[in-house]
Amino acid sequence: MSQDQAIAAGIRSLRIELPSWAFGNSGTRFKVFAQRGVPRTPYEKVDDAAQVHRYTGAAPTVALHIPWDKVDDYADLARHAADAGVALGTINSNVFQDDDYMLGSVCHPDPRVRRKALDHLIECVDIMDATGSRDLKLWFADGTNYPGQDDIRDRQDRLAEALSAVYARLGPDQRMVLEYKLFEPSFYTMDVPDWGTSFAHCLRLGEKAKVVVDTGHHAPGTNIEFIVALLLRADKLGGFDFNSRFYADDDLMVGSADPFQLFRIMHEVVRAGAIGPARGVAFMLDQCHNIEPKIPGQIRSVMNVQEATAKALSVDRAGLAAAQSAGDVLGANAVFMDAYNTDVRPLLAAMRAADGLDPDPIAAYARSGYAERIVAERVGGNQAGWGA
Ligand code: PSV
Ligand code: MN
Repeated sequence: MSQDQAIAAGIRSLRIELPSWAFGNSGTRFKVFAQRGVPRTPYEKVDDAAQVHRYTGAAPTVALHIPWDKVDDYADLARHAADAGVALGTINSNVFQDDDYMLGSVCHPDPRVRRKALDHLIECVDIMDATGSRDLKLWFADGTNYPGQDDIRDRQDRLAEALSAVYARLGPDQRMVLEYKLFEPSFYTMDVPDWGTSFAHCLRLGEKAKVVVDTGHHAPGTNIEFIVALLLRADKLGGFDFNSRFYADDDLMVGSADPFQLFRIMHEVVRAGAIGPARGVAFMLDQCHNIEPKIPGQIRSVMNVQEATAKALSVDRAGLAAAQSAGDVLGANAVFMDAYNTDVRPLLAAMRAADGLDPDPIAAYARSGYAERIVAERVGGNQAGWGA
């Protein structure tokens, strides 16, 4: 196999999961701008996600967020997805948008609120049974704003108790993936602020519990690829929430703010042999397209991940290992940078053409007329939005 063929084979094995909420309106706390043609129902979100897969061939699943994507019949939604050429993926829980959760959810001081939050998480596993989803994504907005507000250790105990209850409910092929976030909405302590906290809980729970790395959830300057390498080495990386950021949790398109960082992360994934589905790493996007059109924004994001991965796959591994073991600092760095500086776009375009796809997914989507069609057809009703 030539090097180009090996890279193409690696890229073909890479599956990227799309977030249903990326197709709805979103914004900042200052303004949500409505875009014409935005979906009004989970069914329409699935239709839009299917367009991304149609032109990239790389995004076969769409993640749901409950209750934003609540429907009466999840098996019916799964059938709708299959008809559109995609499948339903990760179920994202939501214990952060109810008035009851002002002081937290599973870590709340009041057992009634903790019970309500746990019931929601268990309901999400029920939904997974209906959709055939493998992963339950847990993200807790829980935390405190002021020193002394609540007991840090008690909150960890409450968290551990809830996680154990959810873990016990998982089926044999289901997993829970625990996401961490440095700050926001809480500003003094978050109850799961970092990979170490998530890792400690997942380790105690067992092999069906894994850590999720949302690339926007670290302090500026954090070496994310180091975290990724460490988690992969311990077989505890459940997946990514990909996005990029200049400042905090900006949720911009993955690979847009710092493509070199994305390359370094994907290099560690390649190094661990974890690009394909066998190692169980879920490559999810978690983004908001506040000012750009949403479907092309998702197509561009998928292409950005493919480009970073193709560069990572083009690293001369033998040359790198030789330079590293010889202590050749500059030589090793040169091998690494050569790969990053390789233009992989022609290779990816050729791969798409060989697979019967348009070499330019953005242009193919633009030509399809879908964007004009949804603007004309989706009139009336309430547009979906982040948080609704
Ligand atoms: C929290 O900031 C987060 O990253 C979690 O994954 C949520 O479920 C998601 O954003 C919602 O956009
Ligand atoms: Mn996330």
